[in-house]
Amino acid sequence: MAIENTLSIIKPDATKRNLTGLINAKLENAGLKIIGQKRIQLNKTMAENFYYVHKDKPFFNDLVSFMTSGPVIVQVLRGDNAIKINRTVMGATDPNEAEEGTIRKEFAETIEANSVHGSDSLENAKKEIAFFFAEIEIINQ
Ligand code: IDP
Ligand code: MG
Repeated sequence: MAIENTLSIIKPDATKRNLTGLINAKLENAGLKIIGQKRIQLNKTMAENFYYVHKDKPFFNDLVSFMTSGPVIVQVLRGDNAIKINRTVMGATDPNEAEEGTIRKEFAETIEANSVHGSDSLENAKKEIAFFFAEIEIINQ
């Protein structure tokens, strides 16, 4: 295993319900360290660019509307095997399929408003972190 950085987003459904602290506790309890974090408002162009891989999906326009419907917290998480560990603590995309104890099982409202995003590969983690963070904002410890 290797120490990795991954991008996490606490989505508008969760910031709206003031769940940042509870979600951060789940991340930290899973062994992930929050080494970068900021609360921002995405605009349409940013959300479209971030989710470009999904541009042909039927849910793309709704997803962009949802992601711009309120503030998000963008975060860099660091730890051994961080990408996989974060995906595990997040739970399945659809909260109805998410395991007990996962963030999405506990907090997600729907398959769309599912409280968190997490990078799914090392390559995407690097791209997604660079999308939101300057190098000076990330302290690797
Ligand atoms: P992931 O977030 O678990 O990696 P992806 O398939 O990459 O899931 O989808 C990105 C986001 O798009 C999801 O987190 C969710 O917000 C939304 N989404 C995915 N599938 C659907 C769907 O079938 N209906 C509505 N929204 C969806
Ligand atoms: Mg994904």
